[in-house]
Amino acid sequence: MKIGFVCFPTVGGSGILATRLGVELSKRGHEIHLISYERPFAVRGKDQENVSVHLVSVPEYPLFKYPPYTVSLASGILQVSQEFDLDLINVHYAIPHSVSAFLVKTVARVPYFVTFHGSDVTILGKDSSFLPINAMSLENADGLTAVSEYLREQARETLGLKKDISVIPNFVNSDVFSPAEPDVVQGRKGRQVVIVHISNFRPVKRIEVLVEAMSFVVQVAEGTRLVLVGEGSERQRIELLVKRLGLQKKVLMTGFRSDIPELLRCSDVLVLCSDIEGAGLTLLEAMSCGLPVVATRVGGIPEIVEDGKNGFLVTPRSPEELADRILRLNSDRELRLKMGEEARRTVLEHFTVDKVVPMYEEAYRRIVSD
Ligand code: GMT
Repeated sequence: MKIGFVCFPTVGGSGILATRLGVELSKRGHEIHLISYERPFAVRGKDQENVSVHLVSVPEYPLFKYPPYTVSLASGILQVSQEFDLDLINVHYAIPHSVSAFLVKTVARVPYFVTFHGSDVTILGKDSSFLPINAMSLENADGLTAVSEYLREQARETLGLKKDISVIPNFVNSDVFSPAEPDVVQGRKGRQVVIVHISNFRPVKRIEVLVEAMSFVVQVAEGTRLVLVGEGSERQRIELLVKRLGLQKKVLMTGFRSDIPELLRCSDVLVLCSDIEGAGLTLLEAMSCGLPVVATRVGGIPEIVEDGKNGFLVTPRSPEELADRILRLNSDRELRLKMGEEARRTVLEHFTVDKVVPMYEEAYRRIVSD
């Protein structure tokens, strides 16, 4: 099939997932066209066979306080679909991509498929400045899918959609996100525990709760270290909090990193303490590397993390509870390793390329053969 992918090019999970899916489909012989305003992060510096990138630009003009990206994107999708005779468009993250795809379908009858990822439903979806037109473009889609059961229910409720929504979970390449070698893990015996958090540093991630939890953790386990990976609007606020709590020697902020699998393999536990998550791609990446996780009991996270088995679930915005679970994992190496093995098993059973990519292929085939 010839498939157009529309996504955000940033390090956010929806863009990473879309690009990852495009690359995996291209390995299966499909022709993939990524359409965005920049080269997507996951293919920067890498050329993939059968994957082309098409950039959309919005002209600047003094009248435009808000450049009309939705229109430029629709024109970009239309051009690519006509030039390459696309069978279908899969937009990742509904806003504003599904409205652009709707316009293209109206003009050129190219079918489109929408993947909901998270805040396109839970935060932005219900905003009245988007809702009516966004919902109309979703009802007119040829297929809708969400990355978790939770998100599917939210999409039905908050967007009032009548159309069927299927669930296709996120996935990782379990060969790339693989555990550290056993002798490396063995060699770490007695080493201080490294907690890692990876995100785009948005307010919804509640990184301050993790930093506050760290101030409790180091009172008991002084050697514990926290590595915060990522960049975003919260970075400065978090830096100030780290200083205010006197944690400068305990917390390392790395900024963006492109060597996430290696970073995970050097760490012991991943923490994700967001207020809400559609699914939490970073959890799958860490679990695939054999790390137990501590995450908030919100959104689609409980569909990935089983409390007490492959990690711990905690109440959002509770630094005390978070610290307690981190300390449990810190003090018990056997528990950490056992939960890490379970975490890897969870990924291998449900969230690998081989389990998930065929679900997308099947969904596309149904639309194209109609
Ligand atoms: O929804 C967002 O905030 C943006 C989006 C992104 O681009 O980072 O993240 C969502 O999609 C990811 C991939 O499916 C999920 O892993 C994240 O849980 C989800 N984020 C939220 O729901 C906050």
